[in-house]
Amino acid sequence: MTATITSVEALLVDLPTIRAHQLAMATMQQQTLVIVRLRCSDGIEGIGEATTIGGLSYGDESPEGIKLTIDTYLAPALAGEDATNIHAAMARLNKVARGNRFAKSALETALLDAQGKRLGVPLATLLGGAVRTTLPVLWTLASGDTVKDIDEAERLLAERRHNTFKLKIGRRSVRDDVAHVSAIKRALGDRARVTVDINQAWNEADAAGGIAMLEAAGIDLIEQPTPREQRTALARLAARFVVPVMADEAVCGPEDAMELARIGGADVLALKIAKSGGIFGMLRTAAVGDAAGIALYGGTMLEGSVGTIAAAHGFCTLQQLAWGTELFGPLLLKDDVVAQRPEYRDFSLHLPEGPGLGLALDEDKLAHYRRDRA
Ligand code: MUC
Ligand code: MG
Repeated sequence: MTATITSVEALLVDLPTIRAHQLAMATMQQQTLVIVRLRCSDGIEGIGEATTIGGLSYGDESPEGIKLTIDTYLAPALAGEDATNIHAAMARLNKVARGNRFAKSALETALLDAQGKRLGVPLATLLGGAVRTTLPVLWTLASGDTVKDIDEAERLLAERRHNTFKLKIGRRSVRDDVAHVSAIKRALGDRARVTVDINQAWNEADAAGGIAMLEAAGIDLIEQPTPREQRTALARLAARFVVPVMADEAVCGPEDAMELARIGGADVLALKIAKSGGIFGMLRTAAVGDAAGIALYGGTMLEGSVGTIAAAHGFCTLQQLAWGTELFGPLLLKDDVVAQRPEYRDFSLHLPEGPGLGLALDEDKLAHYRRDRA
């Protein structure tokens, strides 16, 4: 079976969110997706997505920069290449561009989607097969208001949509954040797990004091309390407390996972396809964590349906995924650019069954939300 890559298009898509989403480094009022369309000589099109949070405030690739990188460097490098050999295509991209993992992840997804459609199999099957077809999904409470957050959690528990809630903190003083988190945990009690993500906002001393109070309040997991470069601080915190400490920004690829494993830097690794440069990079990262006995968690960059379902296919192939996932991105968006949005029920995301990602773009919605619409 032969097919070459004929064109690659990267589109900026601005979508409204259901409410403001407050994180330590940014407040999101909308979300921008970079949607990739990769067309092949056999008429098959693969789609992919690269999405980040708050422009450049979360990572070092912005939506506009991702589009520029794809248009100027990565798309020309793929033109005329074999569309059926994903490893060879990715090796070519790694030769023409260092880093730029988010952009590469979107292209790898599009290649895998196209190949799945070509062979008539779901993306997870291409990866060796799914060991589960549903993934537990938590919800992030980040309205910025304690009472609103409790109401939101109660509603989602009653709907059986989520029973684990992650709170984004690190914006206010440690004392105020702990009061906010403790009030939510008290209101929900044993009916829900509560985790926190500090997004690197604390120094080690703040973290030591903050985590002690959060542990006493019954919080289940502490995500990336300190700056990503300060791995030994993370290791000291992981050793000091019983409540597990999770690395997110500190772990991108397998090399990071190896170093964290070596120094005891994390009890849990947050895996994300974007920061690992694609699904295969995420799987390599997971393999290192698994070999080191570190628990795994399926993270998100708050992607829309395309990026979320791409990650879901990857996470469904992992033997160990002890902390479930946070693949709720599509639920934070008022609207999306796919014909059928992913299915969430019974506290889980259900993997679509069609070939490739199992998704189709909605051309009218895409035309409506693309930034360069006429
Ligand atoms: C992050 O840092 O984990 C995931 C959920 C959420 O609300 O923000 C993200 C990013
Ligand atoms: Mg995080």
